[in-house]
Amino acid sequence: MLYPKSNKYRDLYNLNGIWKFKTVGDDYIPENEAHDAFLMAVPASYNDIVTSKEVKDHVGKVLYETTFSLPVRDDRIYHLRIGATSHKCDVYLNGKLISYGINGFFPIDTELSDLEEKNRLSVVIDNRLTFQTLPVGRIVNGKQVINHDFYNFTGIHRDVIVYSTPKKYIHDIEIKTVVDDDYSKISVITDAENALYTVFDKLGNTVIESRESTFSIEDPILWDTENPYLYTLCVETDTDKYEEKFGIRKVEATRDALLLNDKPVYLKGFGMHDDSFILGKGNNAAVNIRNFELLKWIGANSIRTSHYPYSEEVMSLADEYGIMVIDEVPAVGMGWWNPTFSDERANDETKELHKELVRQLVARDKNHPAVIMYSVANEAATHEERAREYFADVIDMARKSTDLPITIIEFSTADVSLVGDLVDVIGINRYYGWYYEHGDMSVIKDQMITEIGKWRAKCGKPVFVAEFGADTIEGLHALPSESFSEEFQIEYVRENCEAFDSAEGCIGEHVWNFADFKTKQGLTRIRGNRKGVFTKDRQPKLVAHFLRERWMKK
Ligand code: GCB
Repeated sequence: MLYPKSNKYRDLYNLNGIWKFKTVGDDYIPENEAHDAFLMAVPASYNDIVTSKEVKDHVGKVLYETTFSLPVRDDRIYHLRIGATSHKCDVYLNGKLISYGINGFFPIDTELSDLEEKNRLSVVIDNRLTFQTLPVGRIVNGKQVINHDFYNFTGIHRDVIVYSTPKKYIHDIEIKTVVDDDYSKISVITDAENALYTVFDKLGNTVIESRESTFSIEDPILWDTENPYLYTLCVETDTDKYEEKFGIRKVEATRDALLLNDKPVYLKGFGMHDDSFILGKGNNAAVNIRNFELLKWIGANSIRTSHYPYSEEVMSLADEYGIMVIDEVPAVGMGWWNPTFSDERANDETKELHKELVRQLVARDKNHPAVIMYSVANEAATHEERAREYFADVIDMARKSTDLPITIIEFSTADVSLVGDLVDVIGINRYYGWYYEHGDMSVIKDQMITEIGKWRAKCGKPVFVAEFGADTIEGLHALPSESFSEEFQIEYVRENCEAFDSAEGCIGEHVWNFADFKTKQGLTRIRGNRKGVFTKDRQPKLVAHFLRERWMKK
């Protein structure tokens, strides 16, 4: 599935803007136009836009609706593309069901065969999470139980686009690159027939033209975090054309290291959240750019898309900025803290969805050089007997889909996890001195080094610390430090970093979190999770300066 772009064979119409919106019952079908709806922005979550508590916290279905007209041409096929709606949804055109979405973080792309002069597009979204959705949640007495630590934002979160293609069009392009000493072999896998393949360098100069789908580039400039060099491939047939940027790079996980272009990399960065004021999870170019500017400013080289795939626009920016991405499927809330893997809970149906989302994630992100690893879950109950078979199948699907390294982010300890040997890199989330022995920083180093050592001894894989952090209220100071103060956050992060520096086989540190983010209400969540190194409005807390100094040198 190709990201919508316009060119001489393809038109593009953006349907973002102000739509109609209302909460609806489970049986709702948009037979007629919703005259009783109110106005809503797209893309955005509705939760932090509305003023009614009832609507904000609504559990169930909501309707989004808009109308549009196009100059329809007979020699074109029209397609609807919705970047993401959270979570499941049904899509109707003029009252007729035309498509559906199975998950809140993936695009829906469908042909529009019955366009009229004026069209009514209705999207009915269901925000409920169960053991058969990802993330996993539960409905108890009509109330949503959220297993994970971020707000269940709902809405049309990414761009809504109608695009046209010729009748005979290119459906997909996969660019595979193999790096050798002084050349790179490029193989293009596509359904395009009799195509001309042209590669352009960054300045638009032609590097190679080929009638074969496999060809070589001599002395390629490799993509890396210092020089995120992107080429452009143009595939052109008699009827269609598509241009895709790509990078040439090699990623490999060994027993001790993660290699980018044969050199070991140390991951410096964050677990992030797609979360900003008013927009919630709505994709926004200004927020995206600010995030990447801050990542570069602080000296980060990588992020994890915790705990779900981010927008395609973010993935393209990661390519441009040279930020490596650990791309995570929305497998979160799979409870290390309570029984999860059973016939009644996370069962075969959940597993099939999980596998399908792994497949779809790789299919969506396969041409992004920034993606260096896929993460199949965050903090699942991997100590449970059934988890082994479950993840063996999920990881098997990942292996069939990609050659990149696979990781799983563990909260279970090395002693009890049953899946560590299945992946290439172990990610661990650890909050010594915060959730355990709160405020006592003297425990951090020992416990952290011991835990990393245990994973190394058990699995013989590189380990990276995917989360560590302390909630911090900006402007709160304490000397000597106390938890929640800015001084505490610096000392906490410093203690952890000293542990990483002396732990053998530790290949990186991702602070939790990049910025403060919204969660469900809770006794330990004062306006959300405050472990951000940046505030929610993207200003640095004091710790950001500490990290900048460390990471610029490292
Ligand atoms: C974790 C979770 C993350 C939470 C974080 C915390 O282990 O992976 O989603 O937000 O802890 O701050 O509690």
